[in-house]
Amino acid sequence: MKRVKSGGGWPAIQYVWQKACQAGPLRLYRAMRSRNTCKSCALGMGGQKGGMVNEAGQFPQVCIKSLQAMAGDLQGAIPAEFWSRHAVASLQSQTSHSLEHSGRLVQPVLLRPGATHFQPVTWTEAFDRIIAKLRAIPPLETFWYFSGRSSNEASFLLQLFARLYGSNHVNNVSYYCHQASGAGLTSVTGSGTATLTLDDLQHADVIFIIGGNPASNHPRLMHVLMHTRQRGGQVVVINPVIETGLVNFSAPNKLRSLLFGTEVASLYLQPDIGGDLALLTGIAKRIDEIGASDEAFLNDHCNGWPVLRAQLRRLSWPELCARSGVAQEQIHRAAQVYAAGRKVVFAWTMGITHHQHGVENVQAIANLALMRGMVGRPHAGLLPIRGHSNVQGMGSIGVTPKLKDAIVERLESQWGFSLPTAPGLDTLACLEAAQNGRMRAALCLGGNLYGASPDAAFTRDALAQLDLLVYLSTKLNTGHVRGLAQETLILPVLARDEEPQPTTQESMFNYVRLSDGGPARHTGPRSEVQVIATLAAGVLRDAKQPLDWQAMANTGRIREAIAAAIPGFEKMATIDATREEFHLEGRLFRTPRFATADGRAQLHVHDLPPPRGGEGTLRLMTVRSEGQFNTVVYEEHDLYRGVAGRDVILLHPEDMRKYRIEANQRVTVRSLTGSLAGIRVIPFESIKAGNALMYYPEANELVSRDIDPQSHTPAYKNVLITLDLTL
Ligand SMILES: Nc1nc2c(c(=O)[nH]1)N[C@H]1C(S)=C(S)[C@@H](COP(=O)(O)OP(=O)(O)OC[C@H]3O[C@@H](n4cnc5c(=O)[nH]c(N)nc54)[C@H](O)[C@@H]3O)O[C@H]1N2
Ligand SMILES: Nc1nc2c(c(=O)[nH]1)N[C@H]1C(S)=C(S)[C@@H](COP(=O)(O)OP(=O)(O)OC[C@H]3O[C@@H](n4cnc5c(=O)[nH]c(N)nc54)[C@H](O)[C@@H]3O)O[C@H]1N2
Ligand SMILES: [Mo]
Repeated sequence: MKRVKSGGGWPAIQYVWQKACQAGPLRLYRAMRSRNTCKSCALGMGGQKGGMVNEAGQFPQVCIKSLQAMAGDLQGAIPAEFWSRHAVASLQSQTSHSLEHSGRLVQPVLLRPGATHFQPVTWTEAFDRIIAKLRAIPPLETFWYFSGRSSNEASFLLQLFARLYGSNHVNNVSYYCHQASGAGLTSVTGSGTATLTLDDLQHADVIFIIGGNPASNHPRLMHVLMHTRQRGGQVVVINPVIETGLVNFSAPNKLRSLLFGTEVASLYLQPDIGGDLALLTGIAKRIDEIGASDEAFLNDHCNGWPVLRAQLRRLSWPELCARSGVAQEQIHRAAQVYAAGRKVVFAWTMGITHHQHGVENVQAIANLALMRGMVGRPHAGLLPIRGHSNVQGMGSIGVTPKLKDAIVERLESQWGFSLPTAPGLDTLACLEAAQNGRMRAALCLGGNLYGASPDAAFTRDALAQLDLLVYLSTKLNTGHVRGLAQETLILPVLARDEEPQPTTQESMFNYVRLSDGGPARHTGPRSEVQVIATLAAGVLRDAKQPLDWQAMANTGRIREAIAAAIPGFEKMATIDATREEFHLEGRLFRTPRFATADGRAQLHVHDLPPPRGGEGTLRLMTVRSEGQFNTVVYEEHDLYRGVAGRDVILLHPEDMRKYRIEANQRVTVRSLTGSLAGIRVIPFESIKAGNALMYYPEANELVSRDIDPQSHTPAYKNVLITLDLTL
């Protein structure tokens, strides 16, 4: 497949047209303009400012990913006969693409033990089965997984239900995503989220984009990057892959850019996979060498500078270059660009967090930013580029195994609840407990736990040990048919723009937005809060801690509870009346006064991770293609990398020569965890030699359960593999 030379541009325009034709142009436009938060990434669009409007009030903000998500929800219903026509075994061999395009889930369906087919059941039967099961088993043998797509209200209600029932095994997808950012940032500033707003980002003069592919995954960020360049600013990219859209992007709404493209990166550094810690430390060393550090800031507002400085001076250039895979001259250039910047933002994504040293990576980014006083002032700061549209909100309102002390205190003192004290487990630990027979039931609020988890064979086995697995979902995915328990139930729910009541979401800029909801598109699916409230009322019907669960199905009531229980969310109490969206207090640092005990930021010193791999091995990253949203694959080809099909591995031609592999040859890819046979080798000049690329979620057969000890995040981006050519 031919590779495009630029991101965006005509193919994007063509794609918009195609989606518009599929869903009906007017219908799609109306849906996109409704006052609901965008369902795609966490960059933040929609809400009370209106659809296709960003947080800074700018319109029109068109993103083909949001159209993709919307067109998926505008699909027709899965017909009742679908379930008798397709045995589970045949659904298991369907692709993610064909499951997604089966249509909207509109009836609860049940797969009984030993059955060959899912069977539609009534809502009453579905509720009765779940309630009876949950009442019969010990609460500590249940876990509750939340994808980052649902509202603050549904998430708050479900975590409260789980805890009053007796389980702290409550976790959101962040353990597979940005947990390292939360943990890393908290250890530096005392707050686990971005330190700046969209407006700050739009005024930066240097932006670092580390370990992310925003052209595919956060397309609206591309406009900010292009404007930065047009204003004379600089964009520094750190990525083992030269991503097309980060080199050149065509803004479809600017004629000149559409015709000729706009240069994005002013400097592109290509480390080895996992080489960031050494690279970032190298840039910091150079900043010190050229005397570009802000000594007054470091002394007045940070702890740990003398120790860090000593470490930077001790580390040798040959070691830093060898460990990072980047030449000294390139590291010097990056430091030069940074030293010349006045308003510098450091942004990062999964290339930084999906490592066994993910938290250390984030701390090293923060060290670098603090060295020149770039945190605690306007138009500069630290920006984890989040994934799901409400993944950050879920963390804020308590979807974590351990609730913050202040939240526990408020829930116990104001409502008289007594919350469980047995520690909750993270996502992977819940699956491991399931495999060991220590979990009996699980409930997933959205997402695809099977597809998202590392070590797919293990995950299948772990889920199969459960007596009951319940999914609340909008559309069918691979997890529903491959991640099966003894008994599996899928409950169809409404998307946020079909909710009968308003809901809220939080963007990656700590901005809480209000979605109006809208008319239901199908009869059958129910609102998430209604389903949760019904389950809670049934399971806890004779609990000692009475709560009128049916009344809690009112999202306004839930918002009042959130306002009272979660510090920083006080304005939620009046948002229904004021319709005023707001930035959360205590997160944005405009002065160098941080949320730590002594108000100072903490610098961290790290040992460089030992080099991974050796002769005959390659480091493998598992990433998204241009045409997918996580485990949902919309297109089988990857436009920006010029790849057709997903059963592929991308290798540098140098490695192909070394291992004597021809283009398009089929090989078996092996790791210590698993193997995938019949994988086609694609020559890919843009990846740094010694590193390889495959697509997630298919590659999860190979990803080990090795985690970052600090954030418990799997190393999805650094899997050691060998290639077997014998087939
Ligand atoms: N269209 C679309 N949008 C999405 C998503 C989607 O699937 N599709 N997913 C959403 C979610 S939940 C998330 S978390 C984000 C994900 O957004 P990204 O993090 O951009 O997604 P990935 O494809 O995982 O890609 C990571 C990038 O990291 C680079 N990388 C890999 N290993 C390393 C490394 O060791 N160091 C460095 N510096 N870079 C490395 C890869 O080359 C790739 O460019 O996007 C969100 N938005
Ligand atoms: N190897 C590898 N593995 C990875 C990653 C990687 O880069 N490499 N990335 C990781 C990351 S960053 C993430 S975030 C996870 C993603 O993990 P998940 O969030 O678990 O997976 P998704 O594919 O986003 O979930 C898609 C499903 O969500 C449901 N859904 C959509 N909208 C709604 C809604 O409004 N309500 C409800 N109830 N359901 C809805 C639909 O049924 C859809 O099929 O995967 C992780 N796994
Ligand atoms: Mo994510």
